[in-house]
Amino acid sequence: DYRILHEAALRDHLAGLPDIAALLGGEPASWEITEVGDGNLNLVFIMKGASGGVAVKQALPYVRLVGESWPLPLSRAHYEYLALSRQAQIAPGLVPALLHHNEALALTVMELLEPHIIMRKGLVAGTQYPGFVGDITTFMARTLFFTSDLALSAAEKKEGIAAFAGNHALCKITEDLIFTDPYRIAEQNRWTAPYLNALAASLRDDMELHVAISRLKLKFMASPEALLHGDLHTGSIMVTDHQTRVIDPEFAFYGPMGFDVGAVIANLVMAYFASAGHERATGERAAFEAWVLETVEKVWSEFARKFLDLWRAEGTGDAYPVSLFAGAQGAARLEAERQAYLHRLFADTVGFAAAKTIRRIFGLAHNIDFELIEHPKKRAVSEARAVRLARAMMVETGTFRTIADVTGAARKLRDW
Ligand code: SR1
Ligand code: MG
Repeated sequence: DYRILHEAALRDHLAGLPDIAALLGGEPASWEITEVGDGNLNLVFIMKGASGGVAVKQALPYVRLVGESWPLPLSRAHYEYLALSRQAQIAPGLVPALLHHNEALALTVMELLEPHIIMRKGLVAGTQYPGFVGDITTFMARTLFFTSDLALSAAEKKEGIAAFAGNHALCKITEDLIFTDPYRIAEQNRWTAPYLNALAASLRDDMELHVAISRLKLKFMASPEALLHGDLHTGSIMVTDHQTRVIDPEFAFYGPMGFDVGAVIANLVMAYFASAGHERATGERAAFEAWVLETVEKVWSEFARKFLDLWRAEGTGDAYPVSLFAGAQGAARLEAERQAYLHRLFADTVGFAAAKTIRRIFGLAHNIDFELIEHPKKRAVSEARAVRLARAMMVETGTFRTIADVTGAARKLRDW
């Protein structure tokens, strides 16, 4: 029964849902509908009535960015709904409230987030978000920890993996667009030509980079550590000064934790390098860039602290059975092991952050951080700095031992 619900049909559909009609208030004919989707895949509407508003998301049977020539399963709406439901339980208050889901129409009605804006837009405007670090690190620590073997029984964990296993078409987009295409000739690749032509060619010849990205791809495909958001860039986060909501988990699946953490860090680092290309008063620019790098550091350190605290307090999953770590000696050994786990997770985060950066500069889907730098030469300068850092992070991952090594290297490249 799937059909695309344009304005009138959507109004009729919502009018037939008593709770939502009551929330909107007034006559359905008076409801204001605006299509606001600026993502790559779906339709998104805001519907406002006399007493309230809702956001409505409907999956299209194809990739919106490309068109009907690229079909994409509607089932992604199901996985998004499932992920949002799970995230709402584990990280309450950090995702939009779900109001209605229609599986056949691949349509979900959610709480309207107002006055929140897409974080990426705020970053392009040079806005700082004081509540962001606290919220995003709670979201990541809780969603990753509580869906992992550190918190779950083996049976619960495997049921979780099975519930999301069908979302492979969305994983395939990531496998191709992030881990493969930017490193080869691919029809959909694009970059800021002619300035980045040589850099694009050098990526295609860089065998060490090809090994590094292939290791990351394998990790992405074959490490079901936890339920990931799967596309946790700053376009999937809505913010006010003091509130954060994570949206759009349609790429959700069980994968390596560093993929989500790396996505947040990469998108902040790109905002940092893009800042040089945007109009800002000098003092404001310096303050914004300092805040971004401080945020990168805190995202990792606060995430790691919260994740470890959860493990210490609630590590009752089937991995690391408590009975094997009895007494003071066992407790000390387990604590050392937790530190080692976080050390490995940090290395994954650094590698995935690099992959997330390179795809936005040479692949199909770019971001407005760079795209809105009008002058191509200026844009290319910011992009080249980000690529230089990303290449080092991917190929020489082990030399980045702490998050300060990442921000320190970014600072050095700021005026390169
Ligand atoms: C064809 S989809 C391109 C990108 O949009 C989404 O936001 C994901 O990042 C995906 O890779
Ligand atoms: Mg999205």
